Amino acid sequence: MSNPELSVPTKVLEHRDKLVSTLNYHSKQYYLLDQPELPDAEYDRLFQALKSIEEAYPSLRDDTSPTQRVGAKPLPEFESVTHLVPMLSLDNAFSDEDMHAFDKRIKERVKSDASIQYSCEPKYDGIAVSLLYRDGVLVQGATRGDGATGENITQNVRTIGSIPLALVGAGFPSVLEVRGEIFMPKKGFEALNTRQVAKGEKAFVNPRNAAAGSLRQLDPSITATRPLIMCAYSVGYVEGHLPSTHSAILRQLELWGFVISEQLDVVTGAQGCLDYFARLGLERASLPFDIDGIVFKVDSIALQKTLGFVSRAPRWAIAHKFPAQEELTRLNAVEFQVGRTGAITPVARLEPVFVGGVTVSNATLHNRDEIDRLGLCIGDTVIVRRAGDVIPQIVAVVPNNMGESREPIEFPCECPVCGSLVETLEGEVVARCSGGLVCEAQRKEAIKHFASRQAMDIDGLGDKLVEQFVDEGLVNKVADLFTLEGHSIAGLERMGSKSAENLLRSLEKSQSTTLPRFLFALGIREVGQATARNLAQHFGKLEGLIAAEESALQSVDDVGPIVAHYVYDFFRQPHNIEAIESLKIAGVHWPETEPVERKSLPLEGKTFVLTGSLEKMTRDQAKERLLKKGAKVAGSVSAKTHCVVAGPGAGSKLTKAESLGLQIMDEATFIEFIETL
Ligand code: D41
Repeated sequence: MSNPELSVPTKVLEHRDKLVSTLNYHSKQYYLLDQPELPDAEYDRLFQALKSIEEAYPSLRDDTSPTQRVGAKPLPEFESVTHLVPMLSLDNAFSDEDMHAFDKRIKERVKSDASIQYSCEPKYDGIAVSLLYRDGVLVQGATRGDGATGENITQNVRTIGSIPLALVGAGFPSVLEVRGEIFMPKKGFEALNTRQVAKGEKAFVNPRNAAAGSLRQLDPSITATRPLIMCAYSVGYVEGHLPSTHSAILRQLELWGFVISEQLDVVTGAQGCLDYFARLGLERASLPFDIDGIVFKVDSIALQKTLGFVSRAPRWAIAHKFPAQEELTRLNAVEFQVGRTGAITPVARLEPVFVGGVTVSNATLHNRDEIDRLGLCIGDTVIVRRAGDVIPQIVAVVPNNMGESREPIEFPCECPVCGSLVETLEGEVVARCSGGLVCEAQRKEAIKHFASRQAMDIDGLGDKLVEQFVDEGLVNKVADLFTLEGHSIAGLERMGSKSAENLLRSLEKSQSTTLPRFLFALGIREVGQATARNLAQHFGKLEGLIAAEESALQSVDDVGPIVAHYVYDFFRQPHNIEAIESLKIAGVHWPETEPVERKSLPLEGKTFVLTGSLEKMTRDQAKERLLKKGAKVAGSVSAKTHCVVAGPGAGSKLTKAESLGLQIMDEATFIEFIETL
């Protein structure tokens, strides 16, 4: 430690010492053990706090401070290697203003008012590496380390399929350092964790740590089993010729056999960067890998050279970060909700925290096993994660922040709503209320589901209104909806005669429905929209379906023994048959069709993707028409896609379809196509 000047207040000194020891502990967890206990955002805040203290009191800064250590220390097990050209670090931008300031600095420095072209690519959340090629042959792979020296992981990188062992084509430099990020896609990460847990080994906290752990294996045959990808993002030392823009260099690297970002693009000025940032922000959750921001780089290499760098970060590049997806907060309480099938879901009530762009105060805890797995108690400090539109999750409990006032979570033995026994069936993890439709919570959920848009589509009958109807005793079962009277609806809180009339009209309208919708609305366990449609198509008429044996049900597309059993069982329960009869008497009807053998449908086995906006119909309508003809409709484009229907505004899906050489239709062609089938 440095010799602090007398003028440093004791409080500041104490705070500094606390920060130093906390940061040292967490830096070891993160860099050496690949077992972080804190969200990155929290670590960054502690780091920034220490940096500000050192800026205010420079005498406190010495070589042992965590702020003076950038990146990781090489592990003793790995030989260290010196990069031929140091690997620089990246400055961060957190706001639009930061991005405008970045663009302005560049223009001032090059003394020109002309717009700057920026190359943009996602910031992959992985491990930065440098690969050395001599005469086109991979001779060394190294981690970034502290930027100057890293760990020699040649044997491990050689097992990664997306890294060329020898460059393909011609014209490559005789010596070439290629820099990139090695990451683990989300799907691969989940599969790996499932395997780890099955083997009794610890699950990885997130894909980045799984990637880091995989690269630090002393046995390369373990690395070989890990789903890793390397995406090239720049070059280091080069002996030979390369194109004159960053984006062209990356395209050249792709031709030599590297994977580069599919999202690579070139834009103009700060506004171009911000538009790209907003666009990728929307796509972020649906990308198959984690990204934590966008990296913008001046595209012209000549301009890059003019700009140079300051203290290990280039002036010509910046990482614009997305809002953190993980934050710390406190678990205040756990409540138990009862779902449509009686499933009891523990819900965490949290101290509100800003994460993933919104304020979160609840998180699902899934089931009892999840609470055990996390070792969760009320009062704990937890890491909350919210990615995209996904329901917030509790990822982990922060170990040394477990308060003294920890209170164990009691899972109820009785349903919190109706008091029936809670049971967990053999082989299931979910605990359920055994009350069935006696349970008011289950009844409410069944009615909400029945009324929902994809089911009977009763416009104006929202969740709140269903709860009021049940609470007031006006509706006890779904058929009661159709005998509601205007004056009793209008008498409810926040309802008037106008809204009552509207509701009656939409109830009447919903009575003409389709068999798939009706089946889905019944809420049979495991029967979603797709299964409901398959059942309807197969049997044509409800009577045939009701009478079907389990073996006959299993011959329906996508129906296995479990679903067949649920369907069979559902129609053997007198109260369900009664409910169907009352609905028919109340006026619910649908056109019956002849049973259809799926194989005879014209688009059987074909997969379509819809993208962009359509003008003559909604995407849902287009999807419905495709499904009716036997096609599958997927959300993302792959080599397995047969055709992409693209409307105006279509983005990356269309680009991908073009690069894969898939059939592409505009709306007019699609309509003609589907109508002539
Ligand atoms: O995807 C990334 N994580 C990424 C990292 C990227 N797309 N580009 C990067 N570019 C650079 C410079 C501008 C210095 C060539 C980077 C990084 N650096 C980087 N990764 C780790 C430290 C710096």
